[in-house]
Amino acid sequence: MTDDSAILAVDIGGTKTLVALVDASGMVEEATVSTARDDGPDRWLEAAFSAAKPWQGRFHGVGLAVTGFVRNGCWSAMNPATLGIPPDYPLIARVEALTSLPAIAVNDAQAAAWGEHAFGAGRGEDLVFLTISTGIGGGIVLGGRLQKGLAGHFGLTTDGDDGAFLEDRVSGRWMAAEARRQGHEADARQVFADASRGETWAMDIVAASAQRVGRLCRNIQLALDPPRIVLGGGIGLAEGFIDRVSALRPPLGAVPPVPVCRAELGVRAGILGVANLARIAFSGRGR
Ligand code: BMX
Repeated sequence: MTDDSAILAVDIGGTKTLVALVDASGMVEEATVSTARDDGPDRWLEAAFSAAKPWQGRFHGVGLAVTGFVRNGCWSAMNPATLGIPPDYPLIARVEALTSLPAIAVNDAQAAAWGEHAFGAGRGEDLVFLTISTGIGGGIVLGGRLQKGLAGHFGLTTDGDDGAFLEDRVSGRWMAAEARRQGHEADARQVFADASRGETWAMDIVAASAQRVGRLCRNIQLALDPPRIVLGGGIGLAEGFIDRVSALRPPLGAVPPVPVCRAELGVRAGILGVANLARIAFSGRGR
């Protein structure tokens, strides 16, 4: 496969699916479809490939960035509340059968971490990436290498005695549920809007979420001591959220806190990351 061969990159998240044609110059075509939660993987793939139909014959391999866990080409959910993937769905085999092309698959936040490392806020350096959206995803680049497998599943860490997943007490889903519990019909976007208008109940929900992410950043610094933590996702990039995280993060004695900075590639981080990982996998040469 030559360097300029285009890759079909597919990013299946808990809420939406991005599909793009990516060559060595970057994204050439793109489309977004919703991830209909009750449809299941066959229909999610169908929706992605029908969006890519106009680009047929223009790509030579497929890179999949998916919410959930990928092992030996099979796909499973770690937290079905984020997306109900059946255990060990044969993702690579299914995609290679559908396209007759080589395919790779990695976790969506790991792909985004690689994208931000190679083309975004990472500037080619090591980083820990966090995406706060439907869940909390994460990716770790250390020593210039992307850590794969379960590495980065910070959303599944437990933050309290009740064993609740951290993401079920931080993410957009939690914010909407907490607003409803307090008698307000508001999704996460609305909670941020009400918070910026000075509504105390909404400001408290944003602060609670930001404080828990602040604690996570402190724990990541203690565990991995990366040069920077890059924050992305619909919640992570929401107005004022990063400032709240930095303000509410517990100190680490005399050690300065690792900088928390904004992701630069937005929703495209996973697509650009997995396209580059696919290029490396299929041609042994990347970037
Ligand atoms: C969950 C887990 C992660 C994923 C993260 C963010 C599932 C289905 N997903 O922790 O693999 O990276 O959510 O997912 O178990 P997103 O859909 O919010 O991008």
